Amino acid sequence: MQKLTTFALIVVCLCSAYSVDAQCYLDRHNTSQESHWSSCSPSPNPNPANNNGHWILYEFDQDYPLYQLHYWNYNHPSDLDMGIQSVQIEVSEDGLSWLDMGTHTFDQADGSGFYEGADGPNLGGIQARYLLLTALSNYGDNQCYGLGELRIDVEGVQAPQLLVDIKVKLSGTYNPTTGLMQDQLRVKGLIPLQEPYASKASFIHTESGGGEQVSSTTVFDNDLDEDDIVDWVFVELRNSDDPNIIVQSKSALLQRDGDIVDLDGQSVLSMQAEANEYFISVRHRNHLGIMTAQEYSILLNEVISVDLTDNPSNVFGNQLFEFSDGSFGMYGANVNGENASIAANKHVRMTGPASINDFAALLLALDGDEISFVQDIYNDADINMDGNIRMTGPASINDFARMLLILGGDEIALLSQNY
Ligand SMILES: [Ca+2]
Ligand SMILES: [Ca+2]
Ligand SMILES: [Ca+2]
Ligand SMILES: [Ca+2]
Repeated sequence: MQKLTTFALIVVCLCSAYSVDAQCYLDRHNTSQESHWSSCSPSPNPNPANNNGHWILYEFDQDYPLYQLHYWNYNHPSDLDMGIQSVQIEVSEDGLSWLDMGTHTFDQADGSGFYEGADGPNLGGIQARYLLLTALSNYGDNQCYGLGELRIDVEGVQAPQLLVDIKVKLSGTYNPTTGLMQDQLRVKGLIPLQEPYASKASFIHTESGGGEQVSSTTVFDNDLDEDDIVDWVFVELRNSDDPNIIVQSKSALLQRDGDIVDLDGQSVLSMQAEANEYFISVRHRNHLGIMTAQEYSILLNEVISVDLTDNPSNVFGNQLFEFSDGSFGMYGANVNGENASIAANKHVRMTGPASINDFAALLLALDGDEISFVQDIYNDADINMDGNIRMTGPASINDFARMLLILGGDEIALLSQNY
């Protein structure tokens, strides 16, 4: 059986686009014994479930998602049979509880100065702070086990983020006199902590989008009134060649002055995506969605500003409502709208069968009783987003009046989502 000689740790090399050790760029491993790890004696394995043996434990400074392994086996020309052949790979977050990533075979090194190693298994992004290699066999009768080097691709601690500073207005709740959207949903504590879109049929999150949430309603309340939060919106980055392809989505927060911000209620919105050209779309649960007329070239660490409130030609199909102050906003009153899977509801209209008629949907929310009202509710039938549903009273509190306003006073008008 094996007898004790040496045990030495080799330096693990964590490679990624974001954290690169210079050693990672050298794809060759030399043949010197000193630059290899070797063990000629079994010792107690860090995982007590394993027998005494030959093992290497890597401890990182924190958890990393571990992906592709690349190894250089023992490359001293006269001791190539020390190279590890069969190896058990285990990972752990705490060094106590171990997850078995299987038994793998490492190829023997070639003993040359040009040896470039070989790819080992891909661990698929498993989160771990500890990586344990336990050698089960080597390439001969050699009592010693050896390895040259191990490289581990890790996902960046932070995936690439694009910063998009988008401005929109919602016609349901914009007040041209103040130049701000109303925030009664916030004042009444009705804005949900968790984004509302994941549960809606026509909002399909893409990639890392979905499930966004804030820890407390205090996030909705900023120092400046104009920065207080109106509601959740749904933002998409779309492929510049085919805008039907959604590359990334994210639920974000809308301030009263139109700024779409990140989940702290203040910061520029970050979208997890690679630098590229994108169309940007903004959608809201009871407004017609809009998309930029042009694609934007978005670079990493560079804020791109997209103001969709001052010129309708910035929006695909010129699809914006003009306010009395000359600014522009997304068409509201889509009561049955984005919260539905049928495309016919992506209009705002007071005509047609009940299934596609937003007026009918408003009436339904009041159980068909035009003079009743519902208070303190977060609901798509609340067209002016004041937390109540009602079809009576002065225009400032009357959802029907707001619907008629958005339709330009024309009951048979038909507004369409154009993309
Ligand atoms: Ca405030
Ligand atoms: Ca603001
Ligand atoms: Ca509709
Ligand atoms: Ca209302």
